Amino acid sequence: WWRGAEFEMGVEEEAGKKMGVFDKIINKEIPVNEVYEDDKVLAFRDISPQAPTHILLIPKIKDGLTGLSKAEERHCQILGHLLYTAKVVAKQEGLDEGFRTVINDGPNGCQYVDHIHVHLLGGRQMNWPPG
Ligand code: D5M
Repeated sequence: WWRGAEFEMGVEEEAGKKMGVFDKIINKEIPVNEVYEDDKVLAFRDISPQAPTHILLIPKIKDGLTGLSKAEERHCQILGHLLYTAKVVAKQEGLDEGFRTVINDGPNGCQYVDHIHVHLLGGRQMNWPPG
């Protein structure tokens, strides 16, 4: 199914669909401070950090997953992989006292980039409730 998704994305691009900022990051057209990469996920430091450690994890193939509210059952594997990778990166970053993961969705959730991403925040005491 993964190859199928790749093929579909190629077709969309040929049809002239606008590339978003995270697509450009995946294509290495915009440089980022990468901290982790595998065949499905890329993790890099947020340009506007809200904590001493602030990393974004994104799927390399969007497959319609602009936000969590657009998730379909076929996305379960990548969603699980994103969260698991957040844990791997948290350990890599030495966030042994804890961390926070956030997925913003839509205007009320303060989502600005239409390509699902997990925020990984740590290195300071978080507050609850969040703002
Ligand atoms: O979060 C979108 C996040 O994406 C926000 O914290 C800034 C970050 N961002 C945007 N452009 C870049 C680049 N070029 N490098 C690194 N980080 C970036 P949202 O949940 O949509 O509000």
